[in-house]
Amino acid sequence: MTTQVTLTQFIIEQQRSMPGASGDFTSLLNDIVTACKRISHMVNRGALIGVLGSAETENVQGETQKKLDIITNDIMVEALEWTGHLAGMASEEIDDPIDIPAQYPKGKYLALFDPLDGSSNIDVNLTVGTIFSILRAREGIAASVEDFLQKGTDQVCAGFVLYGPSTMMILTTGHGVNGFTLDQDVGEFILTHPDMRIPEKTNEFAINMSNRRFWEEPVRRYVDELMEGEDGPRGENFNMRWVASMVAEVYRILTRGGIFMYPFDTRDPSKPGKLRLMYEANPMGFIVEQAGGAASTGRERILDVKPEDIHQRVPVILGSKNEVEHVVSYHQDSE
Ligand code: AHM
Ligand code: MG
Repeated sequence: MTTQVTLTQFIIEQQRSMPGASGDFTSLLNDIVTACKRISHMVNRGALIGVLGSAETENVQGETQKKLDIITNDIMVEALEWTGHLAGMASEEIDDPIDIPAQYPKGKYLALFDPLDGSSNIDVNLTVGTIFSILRAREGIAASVEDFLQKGTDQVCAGFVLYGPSTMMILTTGHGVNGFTLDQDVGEFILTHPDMRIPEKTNEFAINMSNRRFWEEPVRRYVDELMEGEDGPRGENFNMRWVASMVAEVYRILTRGGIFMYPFDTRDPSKPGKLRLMYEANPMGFIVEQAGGAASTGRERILDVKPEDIHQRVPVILGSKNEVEHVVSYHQDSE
């Protein structure tokens, strides 16, 4: 029988290799894992426990919330607020940073999350996920908004959980990317995808084509060339996918390569892109880079963007390095 490595064991072993590590981080990650197992259970039970459908409320982004957006946010907050590892939290679903209640100690990390990414897919039973990013905080002090506004390069850890045919957690602490599958019978995440690497060569792209008329010229040029296939300048055919769950697209790219784009578009000048920097683009950008890929806004490396707002949006172009560089070069050509 082969020995199975659990996520907890994997993290503890990583921590042992870091002199001076206190165990706080391992413990924080375990709390996130517990929350995600709860979310997995809720998502899986779905209509049986009446959690599908709209909550008929709006979040800070002006998006109508699903019941599960609110439930999963509460699960994350309840699992993390009391632990003493965090000085604050930020969530896609809550306008302001979430304070740690006064009765609990303030820790040395900040957690930022999208509790249920791709939630438009929940009622049609497609893959959704939880995305999280961990930053350092000023230990022992309640975090201010400014404390959260750190670049993606400052992330201590980033991960996402996929609630699909299997529940999986994909994780980086800056030493490569590892994938774990939840063994529902024993309730443990098991290392199943060690050292994930994004294949450099790809013939697959993901973009919401219905927005084409709103894109800028460089993205239009790039996608049009892919669509021309072997008759066009690329001289080969490309295939397209769009799940409308970033977690599912990024997982596909980690396993078989590809490029994902939610680029700048002209629909609403106040929203330079749809995806949010701090709890979507940054953690995904960190993971993709750690797996040998690239992540850019088209004009700048995502991890180098200096955040001005917790809910700031950015254009996102990520995946196989050569293709991302191709799109970036078209942005440079147009400037
Ligand atoms: P959400 O966090 O509200 O679910 O929105 C983010 C999702 C991404 O997962 C996905 O890539 C994108 O929105 C899909 O958007 P669209 O419906 O415009 O194609
Ligand atoms: Mg999201």
